[in-house]
Amino acid sequence: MGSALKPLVAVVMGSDSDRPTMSETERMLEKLGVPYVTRISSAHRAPKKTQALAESLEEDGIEVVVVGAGLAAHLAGAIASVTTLPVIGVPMEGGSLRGLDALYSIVQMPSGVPVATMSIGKHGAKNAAIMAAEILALKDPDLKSRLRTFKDELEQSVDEKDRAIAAEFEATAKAVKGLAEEGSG
Ligand code: RP5
Repeated sequence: MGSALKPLVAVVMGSDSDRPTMSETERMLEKLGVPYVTRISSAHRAPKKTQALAESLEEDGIEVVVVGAGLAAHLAGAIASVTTLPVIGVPMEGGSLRGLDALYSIVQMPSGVPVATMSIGKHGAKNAAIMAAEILALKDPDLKSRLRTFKDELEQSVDEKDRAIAAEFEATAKAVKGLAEEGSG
C-alpha cells in the first residue's frame, strides 16, 4: 500500500522483475500525494487472477489503473477489457526486442478497448503516475495545484541547468581569451 489513505490508483505489474521500473510510478505518485496500491498479476501465467483483479478494482474504490508489463505484454489490455476505469500502460524495456514488443502489444489495442500507452521503461513509468494524477486532478483542486508546482519545478530545473552551462562557457571563454592575450603579448 502506497499510503494510509484509501488507494485511488492501482499499479499492476506482470512480474516482480518489473518492479525496478514500476517503482518510478510509485515514487512519483508518492511525490504527488496520490494514494495507491501495488499488485502483481499476469495475463498469460495467471489469467483467472487477472480477471478477478480487474473485476474488483472499481469496488475497491480505484479510479485509475497503471499497468506495467514486458515482452508480449497483454496485461493492460486484459484489464482494460474488463473494467471501464482508465487504464494506462507502461511497456517494460528489455528482452530481445528491448521493449518494442511490449510497446506494440500495449499500444495496438483494437477499437473499443483503449489503453493509454506511455513510452518504454522508466520515463513511461514516471509519466504514467503524472497522467494518473492529471486524471484524478480533474476533480481534486489540491492535487491540481501540486501538479502545477511540479510543472513549475520542472521549468525551473531547465533554467538552473542552462545557467550552470552558461557559467561554464563563460569561464572557458575567459580562459581562452587569457591564453590568446598571453600569446599575442
Ligand atoms: C511479463 O513477462 C512481465 O511483465 C515481465 O516483464 C516479463 C518477464 O517476467 P519474469 O519472467 O521476469 O517473471 O509478463
